[in-house]
Amino acid sequence: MTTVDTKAIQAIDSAHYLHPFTDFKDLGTRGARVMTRAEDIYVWDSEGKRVLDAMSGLWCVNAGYGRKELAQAAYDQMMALPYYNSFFQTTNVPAATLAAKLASLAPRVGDRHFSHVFYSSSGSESNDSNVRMVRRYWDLMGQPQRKIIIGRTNGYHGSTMAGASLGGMSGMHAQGDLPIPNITHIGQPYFFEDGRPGESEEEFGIRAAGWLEEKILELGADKVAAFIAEPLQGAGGVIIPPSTYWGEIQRIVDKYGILLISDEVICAFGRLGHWFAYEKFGYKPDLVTFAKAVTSGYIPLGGVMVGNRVADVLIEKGGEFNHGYTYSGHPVACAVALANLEIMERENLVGRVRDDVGPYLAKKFQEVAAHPLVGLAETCGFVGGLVLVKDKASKQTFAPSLSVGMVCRGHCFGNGLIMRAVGDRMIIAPPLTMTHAQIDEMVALILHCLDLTREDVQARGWLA
Ligand code: PXG
Repeated sequence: MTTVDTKAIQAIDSAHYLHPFTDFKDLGTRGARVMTRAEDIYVWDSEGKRVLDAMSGLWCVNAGYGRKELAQAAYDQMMALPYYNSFFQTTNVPAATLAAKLASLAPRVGDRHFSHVFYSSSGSESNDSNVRMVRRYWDLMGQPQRKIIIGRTNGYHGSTMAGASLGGMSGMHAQGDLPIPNITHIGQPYFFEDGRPGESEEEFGIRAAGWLEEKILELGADKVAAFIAEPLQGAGGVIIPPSTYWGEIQRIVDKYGILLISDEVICAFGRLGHWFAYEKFGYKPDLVTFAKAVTSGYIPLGGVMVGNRVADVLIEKGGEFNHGYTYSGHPVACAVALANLEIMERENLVGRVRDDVGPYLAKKFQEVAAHPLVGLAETCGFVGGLVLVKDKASKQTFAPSLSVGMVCRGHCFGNGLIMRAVGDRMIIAPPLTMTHAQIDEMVALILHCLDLTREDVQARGWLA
């Protein structure tokens, strides 16, 4: 293994590389951590320190690190046909084969089925494609006034102009005059924060879904084109909706005939124990966004599963669709995706999340829920979230200005665990390959880091 001169890399990094979602100046003063290699569920930095990656990179390395088959698939495809476009009535073997494979994995629900795929290279681009397809659909349906897409506050749909607009991150909207016109938002279904005294979680789920109906009526039903949502909110902090939420959302979109977009960039490919998460929550989307784990993050690929309601219209009535990317259907990315899906099927990674390691993680998380610094800890499939609180009994939270989540993240990073902080919610989304022993190891590390965080905030005088 080649050794890396950490200081030298940090110096050129801060001199030349503007990182995503980063305070450039601040990073320049401290120097980025340099990651150099990875295997299984661990990554190593340039100082040789090993870290358990409980975030699967950025929610994507579902099949774990070090998969030689994926490297081999990329190599073989690069030697055969490294690139060719899908414009001008051409295709390539991996792109066509993968489209058929994805269609076979997406379950039919009610009268919806997903026989067609539109490719991009990321989740953000895919959601831009969604906006284009939704608008085209309503134009072709003779209802061009249906322009407005409704998203949710604290939802995340990417970082392009359309993606950031569909998402409901106020910090993103504040930079760049977003959202763009004809995109608006309703509240998220976050019971811990917004449940009323005496209200059950199920009652809250119905009330939160009702905000969609209120918004539709406020805007005028004939103006609304689509509703976009993540099955559960990932980047927003693993916000798991109440069990009643999605059924009520489905009732509302059906009532007003609006399209439903399920953004499954995080939730698809086994993350929640299903190939696609709409199946878990039992709703019927018209468009399904995917990216990340379709290749386990080994190479960029994204796309949209286009349900029959939209596909039939675009195909039968649409003529040429004036939208696409240089890398739509990239042969190398599609070959890697095919190899990745083969691994997932062979090792039953989806089924084991549903039936084995998912329930095991849920059981182990009860130990996390019992920790004195934790006000709520929950999992869904192979994601987990916990809330750091000042007072366990009353569930009183810390002042946001204290950034207790960042204090906790610092202790994790320093102690060989990658866990993300979203405000004071700490979240995990580990590789789906984890063994029970590795889950034990991860939970022990989480508990240790929570202990260190508690001692730290106590010493600062921040506990109740
Ligand atoms: N939709 C969802 C639901 C996502 O989670 C995107 C779209 C955009 O995908 P691309 O490939 O364009 O990044 C995402 C991406 C975080 C974090 O901090 C999450 C994402 C991206 C970056 C950071 O949790 N999710």
